[in-house]
Amino acid sequence: MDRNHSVDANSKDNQLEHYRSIDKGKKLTTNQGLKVSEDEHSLKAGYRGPTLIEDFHFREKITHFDHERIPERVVHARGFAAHGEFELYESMKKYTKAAFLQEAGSKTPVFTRFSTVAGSRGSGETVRDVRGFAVKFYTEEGNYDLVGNNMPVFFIQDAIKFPDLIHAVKPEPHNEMPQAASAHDTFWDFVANNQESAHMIMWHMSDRAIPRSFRMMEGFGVHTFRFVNEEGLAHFVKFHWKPKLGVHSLVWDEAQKINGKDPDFHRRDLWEAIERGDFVEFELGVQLIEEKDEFMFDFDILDPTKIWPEEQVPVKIIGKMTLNRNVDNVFAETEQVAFHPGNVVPGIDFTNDPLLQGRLFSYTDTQLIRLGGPNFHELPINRPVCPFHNNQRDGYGRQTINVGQVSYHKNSLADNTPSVSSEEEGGYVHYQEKIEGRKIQARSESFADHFSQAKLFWNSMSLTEKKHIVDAFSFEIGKVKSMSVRQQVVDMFANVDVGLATAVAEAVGAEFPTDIKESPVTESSPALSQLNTTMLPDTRKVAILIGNGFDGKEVESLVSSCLNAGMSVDLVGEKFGVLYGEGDLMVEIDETFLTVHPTLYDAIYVVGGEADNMKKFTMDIVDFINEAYKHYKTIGIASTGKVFFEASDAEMGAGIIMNEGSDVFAGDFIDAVAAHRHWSRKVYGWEE
Ligand code: HDE
Repeated sequence: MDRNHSVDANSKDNQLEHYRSIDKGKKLTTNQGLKVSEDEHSLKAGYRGPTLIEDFHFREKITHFDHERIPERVVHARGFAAHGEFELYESMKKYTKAAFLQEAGSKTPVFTRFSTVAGSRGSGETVRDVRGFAVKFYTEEGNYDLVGNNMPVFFIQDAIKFPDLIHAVKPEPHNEMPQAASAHDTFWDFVANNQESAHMIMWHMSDRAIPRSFRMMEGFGVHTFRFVNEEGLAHFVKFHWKPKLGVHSLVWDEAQKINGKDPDFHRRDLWEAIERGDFVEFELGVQLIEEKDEFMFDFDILDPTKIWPEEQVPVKIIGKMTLNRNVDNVFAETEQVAFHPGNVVPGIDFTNDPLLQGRLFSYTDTQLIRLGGPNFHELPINRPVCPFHNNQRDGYGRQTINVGQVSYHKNSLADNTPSVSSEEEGGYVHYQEKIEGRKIQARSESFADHFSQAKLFWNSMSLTEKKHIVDAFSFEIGKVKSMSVRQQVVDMFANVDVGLATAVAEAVGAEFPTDIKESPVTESSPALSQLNTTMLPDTRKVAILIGNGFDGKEVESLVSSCLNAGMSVDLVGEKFGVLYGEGDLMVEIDETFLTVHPTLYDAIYVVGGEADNMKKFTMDIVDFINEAYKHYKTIGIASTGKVFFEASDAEMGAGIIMNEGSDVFAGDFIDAVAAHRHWSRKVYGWEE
C-alpha cells in the first residue's frame, strides 16, 4: 500500500494549531481587520439621537450575534468531548488491513464525544438515558468513526423506525414535557407496541442508564461490522470499549438530585479529570466470528437487539484509548464535530444489519442541515490528517481554494487526476458479499425472538441490580397517565419475568399479568453484571466535613493516604477561610455546605469539630451523612465525628468505617471507597 503519509499521536493537534486564534493581548478589530476605536456606544445622531445605520462595527457585531446558533443535534444534543490517542497492543493484520490496526505500539489521534440521547443541549446530564460514545480516529487512510453507545443493543431492528422511536421518547409535542426523560406515556406506548424494544428496555431500566461518570461506562459499536484482511478474508466483528476504572453507576435518587445540584456533573467530571492529569483510559476489544459460522448461534448475528454473550464469543482486547486533552473551544470542536458510521477505512466494512444500513444514510443528511451545507468536512475538527483531493466543488462556506482548470473525471487536461487508487494502493474496495433475493419490505424470521436475551439480561443481574430495575420500571410506568399503557407494559414484561412484571404491576396499580408466556431461558452472562466489574479507588472524590478543633494528625494522615491512592479530597466547612486544629494546625476550606452536596462525592469523612453556628453545622453534617448513607456510600468517622454520626439516621454496617486510631483505618476506608457502594446496607428496608 502507498504509505507516504505518516500519522502519529500529535498529528491532529498539530493540524488544529493552524486554526487556533489567541485573542488575549491583541487589539480589537472588525472581521475585516480594521482597528476599532469604540465598543461601548453605537454611532448616534446626537447624544440622545437614533443609532445610525452607517455604524458598520455595530451592524457586524449584532449580525454575527444574531446568527450564533446552529440547530442542535436531533438526538445526542447534549454532549461533551475530549482529544486523545489510540495505541494498538497487538497487530490485527490477521483480521483486517486497516492501517491503524497493523503495528503494535502505533498511535492514532482520536476525538471522543459522549452524550445523552433524548435531552436538548442544555438538559441535565444524569438523566436515565442511553449514553452516546462516538470516537473519531484520524488515521493515515482517512477518518474512521466508531459511533457507538454505552449499551450493546438498540430499541429497534430497522432504521425506518428511528423517527417513531425518537418522536415517542422526546418531550410530548402538545406541551413539550418531559425534558430528557423516558418516563411518560408516548415512550411506553411505543415500547408496548413495538416489542423488539424489550431487551434494550432491560438495559435502559438498569443502572447502565445512570452512569457515575463517562469514565466509568462501557462503549459498544452495537452493530456487527466486518473486518477484511489483505487476502480478502472477512470476519464479523463487534467492538467494545472497556473502561479501566470499571463500570459504575449512580443510584436513581442521587442521579435526580445531581441534576439540580450540578447539571454539568458528567462533563465537569471528565474535564476536571483531564485537567488534573488523570487521563481517561478505555481498552478496545473485539469479538470475532468467522464468516462460515454466521448461522451457528441461536440468535441472528445481524440483529442489533442481540448481544454476542462474552462467555460464548470472548472479547479480545487489542488496544487502548487515552483521552488526555480538553478542547480549546466547545463550539468549534465538540459542537461542530460530525460523526458518521459510514466513515470507514480499508479493512473495515459493513454488514446487512438493517439498523446500520439506515444509519449510513442519516448522518451526512443531518450534518447538512446542522452544519449548513456540504463543506462541513473542512471544519478543523472534521478534517482528516491525511491529504484529500476530489472533484467536489463550491457550496456554502467553501474554504479550500482548488487550483486549476479541471474538476471532473475522466479528463485529459490534468492527466486524468485526481486519479483513483487500486486496492493495492489503498483504494477502498467494498467487500464483495454475495446477495440474492427479491426486493421485499419485511423482517427476517430470525429477528423474531424479542424476549430470550431480555431474560438472559435479567438472569445475569444480582439481586440489588434486579431491585433497581424493578424500581426504575415502577418510577417510569408510574409517570405514565394512561392505565391502558401501564397494563400493556406489565403484560409485555411478563414475557421476560413474571416476578418483575408482578412487582411493577403492584407498584403502579395495574392488574397482575394473566396471559403468561415467560421466556424459558435459564442461562446468565456474568459479564453483564456490574457487580463483577473492576473496583479501584482511583479518582474517587471524598468530602471531609470539618470544623475548628479537629485532630490534625488524624486528618493529615487520611488526606495523604487518599491522595496516595489516587483519590481527591475536598475540605468542606461552614464558610470559606482557614480552620485551626489541635496544635495550631491550619487548613484551608475548599468548599462549603452551601456550595456542594453529598451527591457530588463518592464518600464522606466526618471529622466534625466546632463552628460559629453549632446547630446549623450539626444539621449540615447530619444531612451529608443521611444522604451518603442512603446512597450506599462509604462513610468514614473520625474520633471527633462520632457525635454527628449518632445524631444521624445511619446505622453501623457495611461501608461505615470508624477511625479508632488504628493503623489500618486509612486502608479500610480506601478499600471501602473502591468498592463503590455498599448494597448490603439496610436502606428503605431492602436487603440482599
Ligand atoms: Fe445515531 N444519530 N442514529 N445511533 N447516534 C445521530 O447524527 C440515527 C443509533 C449515535 O456525538 C445523529 O450527527 C439513526 C445507534 C451517537 O455527535 C443522526 C439511527 C447508535 C450519536 C442519527 C440511529 C447511535 C448519534 C444526530 C437508527 C449506537 C452522536 C446528530 C438506525 C450504535 C454522535 C448526528 C455525536 C447521532 C441517526 C441509531 C449512536 C440523526 C437514523 C444504533 C453516539 O444522524
